[in-house]
Amino acid sequence: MVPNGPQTDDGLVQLLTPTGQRTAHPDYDPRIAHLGADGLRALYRDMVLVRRFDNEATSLQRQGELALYAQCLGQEAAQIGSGRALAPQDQVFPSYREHGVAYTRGVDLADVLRLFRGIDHGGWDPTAYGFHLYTLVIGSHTLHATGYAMGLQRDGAVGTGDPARDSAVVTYFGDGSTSQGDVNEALVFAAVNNAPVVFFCQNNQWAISEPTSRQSRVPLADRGLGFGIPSVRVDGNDVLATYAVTAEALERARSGGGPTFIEAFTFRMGAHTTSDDPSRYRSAAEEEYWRQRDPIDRLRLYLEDCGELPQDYVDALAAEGDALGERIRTAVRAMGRPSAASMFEHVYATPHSVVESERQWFESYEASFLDAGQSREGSHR
Ligand SMILES: Cc1ncc(C[n+]2csc(CCOP(=O)(O)OP(=O)(O)O)c2C)c(N)n1
Ligand SMILES: [Mg+2]
Repeated sequence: MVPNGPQTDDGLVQLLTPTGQRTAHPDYDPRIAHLGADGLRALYRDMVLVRRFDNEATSLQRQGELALYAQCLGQEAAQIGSGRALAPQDQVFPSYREHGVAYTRGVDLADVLRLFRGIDHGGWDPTAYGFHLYTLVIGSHTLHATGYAMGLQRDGAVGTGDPARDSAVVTYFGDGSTSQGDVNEALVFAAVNNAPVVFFCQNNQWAISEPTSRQSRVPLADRGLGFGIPSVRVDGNDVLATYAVTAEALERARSGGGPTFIEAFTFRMGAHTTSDDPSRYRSAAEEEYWRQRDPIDRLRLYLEDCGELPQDYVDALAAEGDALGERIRTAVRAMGRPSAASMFEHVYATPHSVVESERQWFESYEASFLDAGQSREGSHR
């Protein structure tokens, strides 16, 4: 193990310990000072509901209702804390595991599963939520995010001093993604253009079966520094800390202060996807170590300690979780199969001659069957 290698927990911003004790931090305490008991319970509720959704989606995949699913289990604090720090006009460019962030943006979680059911290229309207479509090509969306942020500069939506106008972009990616050329190119462009973009790296310790030690010799946040970008390491299982550091980074971006690199040190408690078996490459001891650092447990312990988690709230939240689970199950099972021709829709924002000629060919091919006109659902599977 390299001293101060990528798996060290040195230098993490933390406001809540794993056992739920509040620790003072002169720089970041003011960022969460406005969150009273109601605000803290709301963060707790967000995390509980997102975990319930995550469990439900995993079960739906096992029942054959989804082709694949990528869990966010264990990363709820990183996603809810950062997502709740966003302003409505901010723009998010996610990878494929950011269900918690999707939820904070108001995307219906059932729609998140349209992609995983294999019936949609996306599932929601990105402009309606400021939450762009999931990207499976590792790291490519960090370039889109940086380009979008440079567009905001040109639109005069940065550094005006108007809190309703000034905007930022945040892009989410993993530890493994930091080794991709695209991510490094995005960091170069963001740095030299002072782009209003927050690079939110969820270091969940694994890139499928590759540990972070196979990506870097140093903490991942040091990569940001190498590009001249202010960088911070945060305890990614501490929802208060992730909220605080993201709020700071977004303020810097919106006010014209340029990009920030955030490394949220967390753990993927589940498998990479439902196609993966993590017991093949990681130990039960490692999983247990992180179970002791569960992001939901620590906020629960803190709220209980403060006498701010009454039983009727807990009961109502459990009922809300059950209702959410049932709604997700029902919605997913009712999702119909799209027509095969819908694959030509939304390829480009405006008509495109190549796509149009392919669509015409496909329609004439379809029409060439003797039973043309009848539904042949299933024949193209
Ligand atoms: C360009 C590219 N290369 C390889 C893959 C295959 N792949 C899918 S997920 C993944 C690991 C990503 O790890 P990380 O960035 O840490 O994100 P995590 O899944 O842990 O959230 C890889 C290599 C891909 N999707 N895209
Ligand atoms: Mg990872």
